[in-house]
Amino acid sequence: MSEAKVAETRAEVPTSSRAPFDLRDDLAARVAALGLRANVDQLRDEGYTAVRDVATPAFTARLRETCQRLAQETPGGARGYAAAMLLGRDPIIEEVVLNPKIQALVEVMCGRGAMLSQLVASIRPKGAAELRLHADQNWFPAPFPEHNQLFTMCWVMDEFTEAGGATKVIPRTHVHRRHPSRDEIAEQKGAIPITCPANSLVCWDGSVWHGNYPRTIDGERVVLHITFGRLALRPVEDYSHLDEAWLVGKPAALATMLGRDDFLGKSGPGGPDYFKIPKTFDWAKN
Ligand SMILES: O=C(O)CCC(=O)C(=O)O
Ligand SMILES: [Fe+2]
Repeated sequence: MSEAKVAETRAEVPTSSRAPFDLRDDLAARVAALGLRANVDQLRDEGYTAVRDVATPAFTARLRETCQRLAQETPGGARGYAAAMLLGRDPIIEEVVLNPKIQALVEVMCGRGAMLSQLVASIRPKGAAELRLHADQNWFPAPFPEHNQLFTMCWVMDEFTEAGGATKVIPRTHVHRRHPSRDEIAEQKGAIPITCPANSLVCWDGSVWHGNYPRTIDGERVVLHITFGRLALRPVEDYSHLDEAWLVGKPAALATMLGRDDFLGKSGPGGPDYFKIPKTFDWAKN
């Protein structure tokens, strides 16, 4: 780059940031055209929303079949119940992440250039246990930044009811900008099911406290969990070429600073390394 070009690039760097939910005009217009204004307001005010008719019912039916097929390819005990690392394994997954409603909501919640973090299909049969309350920003210490960092959407392929094992949420808990305490997790005060028909997209702020209900009815709840994150925290330099052989005999701190000891960036078709999750969440907070 010439000196002049460098100077020009520097001159273009903005010095101010937009407040959360203060959308650029073009993004506000996209949100309005897609019929998402009320959903964005609910995300801002309550910390979650359900977008109905996210695609055609036929598309959602095809996605459901695909998730069930991919779950049969999962190794180990999660076979038939979960499938991870889905982009590139069936073209329908590209259509999911490129869905205009998803793209607009991701930009509202995680900014431009947001990165796909995780794509996991889950299949919950009758008897599936409940998932404890948590905030998804589990690898961030509290207080969480005012700008949302992680954004999770669930593509609903079977009607969400409490007995069907819908997502549970405590509306407005995102304003606390912290993880729920043990007592708050046990008490579940104010928790409600997010009810909606199949072919909806339920989604929430990374700070809001949520989990799910046990499934007590026949059949299966098939959901595709889609998580995006802001672009900010990737390292500037990429050291992925420094492999295990390079690390042999070197101090453990080197592996840690290259991100080799936490659970991020290591998922396979069987999902993340569950043994590394508690340590990652603890390191991030304490
Ligand atoms: O399964 C659910 O309904 C919620 C799962 C969840 O907590 C998530 O995807 O972040
Ligand atoms: Fe979650």
